[in-house]
Amino acid sequence: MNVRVVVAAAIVVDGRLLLAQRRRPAELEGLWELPGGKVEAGETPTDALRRELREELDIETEAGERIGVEVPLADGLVLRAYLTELVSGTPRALDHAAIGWFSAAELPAVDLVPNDRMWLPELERALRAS
Ligand code: 9L3
Ligand code: MG
Repeated sequence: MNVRVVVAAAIVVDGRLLLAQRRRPAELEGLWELPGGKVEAGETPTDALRRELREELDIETEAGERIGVEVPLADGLVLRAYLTELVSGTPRALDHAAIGWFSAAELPAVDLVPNDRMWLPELERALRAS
């Protein structure tokens, strides 16, 4: 079976995690996510993450280690997260409704997309370690 991967970035700067607020689809509108998207044909997952973050947020990044579980989505997609370094640029919401930076204390109260909630323990750990 051809499993397609969706990649998402956990970017932490100064003890805060970058999250982006989705515009679509309707059931996810207004919810916050780790930014990213689908791996395209011929791309490695980390290539795809670099491209998605450039397209969505106008930043240059470098994917590091994977964190958390791989989350099964509908339609044979799986979702994975990578700790990701912000190499250059200031994130701007080119595709999202907004972006925000959240501390470990703030994170549990954020309206995350349901899939990304699976990663809360690792995200909080990454924030507290930063
Ligand atoms: N998705 C869930 N959590 C995330 C990301 C980046 C994506 N952190 C889900 C939402 C969509 C699918 O993966 O159903 C593809 O994502 P996109 O291409 O719409 O960003
Ligand atoms: Mg996306």
